[in-house]
Amino acid sequence: MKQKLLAASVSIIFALSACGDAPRGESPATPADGGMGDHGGMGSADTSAFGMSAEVDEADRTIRVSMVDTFYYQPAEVSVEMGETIAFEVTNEGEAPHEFVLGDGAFQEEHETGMTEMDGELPPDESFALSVQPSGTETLAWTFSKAGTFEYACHVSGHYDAGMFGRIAVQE
Ligand SMILES: [Cu+2]
Repeated sequence: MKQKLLAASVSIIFALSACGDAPRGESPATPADGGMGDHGGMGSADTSAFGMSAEVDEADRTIRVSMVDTFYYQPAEVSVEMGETIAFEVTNEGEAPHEFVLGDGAFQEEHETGMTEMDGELPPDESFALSVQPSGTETLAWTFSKAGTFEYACHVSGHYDAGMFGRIAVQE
């Protein structure tokens, strides 16, 4: 009995820490103040150039994105308004794991290099990224605070080079 309780509280703690990276406002790790310290190893977690993490249930709308093993996203391009909060509901239709990493071009290049160094392991605490197992669906919410063209991309080894990225046009 005692052991069961212990196991339950351990999984609660795990669940809390797994989804605890997206606190808004009260967080010491918002993009605006850097938040770099929490992301040891990557050194590339300053997302303020392309927006900020948000709560899924506060999104203005949901965009469903699917990923396939032939290295593309459906849709391959989305259009959002500056200031909009989008929930991306990302489904992996393939048989390989895929990722959905938000960023501008420079950020994607940097992340691609980082992923190669990290042997393709996506850190679990990155609020701008999802790692989706085959047949899985994961959701992240993002507020696009800057106009411009950004990307969602997969950094599983070789996928980005094979063209696995989509475009996000953020209109002013
Ligand atoms: Cu992929």
